[in-house]
Amino acid sequence: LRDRMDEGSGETIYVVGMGSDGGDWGLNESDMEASVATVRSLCEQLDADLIPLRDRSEAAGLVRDYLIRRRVGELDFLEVRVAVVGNVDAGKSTLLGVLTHGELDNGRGFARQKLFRHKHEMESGRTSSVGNDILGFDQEGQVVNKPDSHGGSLDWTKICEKSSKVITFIDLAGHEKYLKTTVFGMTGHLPDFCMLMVGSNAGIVGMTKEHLGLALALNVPVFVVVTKIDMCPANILQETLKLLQRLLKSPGCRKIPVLVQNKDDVIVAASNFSSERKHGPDVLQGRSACRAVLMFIFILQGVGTVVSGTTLRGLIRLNDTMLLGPDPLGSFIPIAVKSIHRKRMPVKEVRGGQTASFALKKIKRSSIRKGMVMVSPKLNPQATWEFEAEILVLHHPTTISPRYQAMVHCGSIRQTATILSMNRDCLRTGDKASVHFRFIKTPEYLHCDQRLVFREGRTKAVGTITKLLQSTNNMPSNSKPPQIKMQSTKKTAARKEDGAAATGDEAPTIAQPSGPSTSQGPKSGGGGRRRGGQRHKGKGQNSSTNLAAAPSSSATGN
Ligand SMILES: Nc1nc2c(ncn2[C@@H]2O[C@H](COP(=O)(O)OP(=O)(O)OP(=O)(O)O)[C@@H](O)[C@H]2O)c(=O)[nH]1
Ligand SMILES: [Mg+2]
Repeated sequence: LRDRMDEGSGETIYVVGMGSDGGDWGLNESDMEASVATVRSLCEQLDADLIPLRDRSEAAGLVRDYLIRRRVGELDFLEVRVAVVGNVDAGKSTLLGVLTHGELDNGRGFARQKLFRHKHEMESGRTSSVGNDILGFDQEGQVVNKPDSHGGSLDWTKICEKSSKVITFIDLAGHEKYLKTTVFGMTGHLPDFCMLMVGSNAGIVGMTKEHLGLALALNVPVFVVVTKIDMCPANILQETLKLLQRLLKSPGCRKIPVLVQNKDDVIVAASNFSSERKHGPDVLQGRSACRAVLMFIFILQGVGTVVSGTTLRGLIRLNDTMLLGPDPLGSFIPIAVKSIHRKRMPVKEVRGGQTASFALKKIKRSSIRKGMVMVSPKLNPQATWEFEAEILVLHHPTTISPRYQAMVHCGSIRQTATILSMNRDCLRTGDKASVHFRFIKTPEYLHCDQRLVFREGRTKAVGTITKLLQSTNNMPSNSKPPQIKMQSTKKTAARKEDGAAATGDEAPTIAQPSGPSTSQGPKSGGGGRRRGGQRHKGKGQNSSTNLAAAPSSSATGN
């Protein structure tokens, strides 16, 4: 049982009354009671909760399904991240609004309002950034979130205090023009699962296949939700379901679709659906592991510099010294962790698989950019300019040859890279090759076996990093004087960071406990100005501050 819980990141579905001897399923009442008592005492020994899921009768009697979930401590909870994708207007924000706020939608965009973070989103009804909302479950498996009569936003602290498991939904944009942000949401936020939404009326249109392809390429398990069945004629719904099944069975996907329509289906599907991404035993045995890798960093003013990200492995504690980098010269600087917030709550430590915000001591905003990592000094991290990857071209109108440039998305990294060489003359749609890439602006922290997406406009390739290469050339390939670039991109960069990256997750409460997130725009502008000021004051600081500022601005403003 312990192994099974480890495998399922602290959870497993346990069936009582299932015949292991090949006989009929089911137990009579007294046997059932005795078996359940045994399971219950096992759970006590393992410090786990036993949550009944369903009863059914089989040939030889009763069968019961239980969810067994490890207790991770008063103030702790299991964490699962679900990225929500699908074409524009599929109803993503609406479903999340309903799930997390407990109030039904009116069909005209009522429920989604609570998720919007920008004025223009309110006006257009379109999600343009990466949104976060949480759904908590208590020890009995009941939803913790309560409808709020005042229409205010969720009280994350309250939800997390009562929960033994929290699902974070990452609400992404369906419109094609926000695709870059959506890809970032799917790579940088490290979702455990992907929820693909399809409007039954509209069918499989627009970005649906694009998002599905990305999720598959990134190895994130996908489940599909068909919405708006209340307003869809039966024949069109059937047509959509048929097309969907055909798509999932197609050679590109190779999945066996299971239709989930009631609670029984949910339990069957859940027992067969797991994510390798769910961070295994490490999540629970953090103390023994000393390696801590953090990805996806963004910047906020207020209490100094705050970065947010997901701990991949190990344990990060308050006042730990970590290495942050790489900077444009490829080095990592030591930093101290001043405070840690998890789901807007102060905590003393975070472990592998958990998302958190960290306030850092004595670090300038300008020396941080998205894509950097925070790692334990024991890892002795190295920055990489060039790497080799096995890639598969999913789509390209003509042929790709050396010197071609496109955006590489890899974890929280988002940077243009050039193809230096490859083991074929050119690449067309459907081709596979081993390709040698080089980042154009700064070196990054990579490791082998990481999945990446290489895209530009409609061109898309996916792949896996196979080799990190040493490079003697440590200059960006488009090195213009840094000052000029800094001025021209400063403002847009600051704004973009807020729009695309500063998600509604933990950070806003740290920076400004009550302020709405939209007010960060001008503040960041202030940060930009201050950065300018630092340039004069901080002469002694060394020139890398300037260098750091320039490429980071353009990296995000790009
Ligand atoms: N009748 C009905 N309307 C729905 C349903 N789900 C969503 N809607 C409506 O559909 C509209 C679009 O929903 P959104 O939640 O904004 O769609 P979205 O997928 O978040 O769109 P983007 O963020 O732009 O990608 C809203 O007006 C909702 O009220 C549903 O199940 N039934
Ligand atoms: Mg939306």
